[in-house]
Amino acid sequence: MTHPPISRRLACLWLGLSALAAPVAAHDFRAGALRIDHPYAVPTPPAARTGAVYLRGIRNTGDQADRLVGASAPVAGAVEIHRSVVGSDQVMRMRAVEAIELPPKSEVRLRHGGEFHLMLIELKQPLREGDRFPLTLRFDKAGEREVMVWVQQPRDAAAAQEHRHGPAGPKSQGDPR
Ligand SMILES: [Cu+2]
Repeated sequence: MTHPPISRRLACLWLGLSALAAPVAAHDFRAGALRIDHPYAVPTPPAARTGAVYLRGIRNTGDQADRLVGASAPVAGAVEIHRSVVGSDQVMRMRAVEAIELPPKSEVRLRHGGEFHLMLIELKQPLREGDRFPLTLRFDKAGEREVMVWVQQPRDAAAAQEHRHGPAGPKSQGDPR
């Protein structure tokens, strides 16, 4: 025999799949041609005034472009779409943008450590591991869609911890110092 018995290969496949799926169950939502994959937020310190919401991705399965143009959530006074940009000084800053483009037949990722996230401003309560809260996403074409955000510490927590907005309010965001 030059190859492992089939049972052993199946076991390897199973281990591979369970390693991907086991740590967090996923959830997803549909809005027209859009598939909104796994909205999640990272736990916040007790006194935090801001938080960040991520998504595994938004897939546009349709033939027409759409855009994410806004969001709102009862846990926050406002929700902004933020884009992280590394400046010429190599310092990463985030700034509010008007929309995220969702080209046809493509997927945009909004994971922690990535280019985009949704910023919860004037957070009314800390986000604790295991919490879930509703968030309404507003799309140009697909309209509004409420999704459930799961609060969970990502496995690669170091990347998430790099996402800091400072202890002060919205005015400090994007502040050079
Ligand atoms: Cu932000």
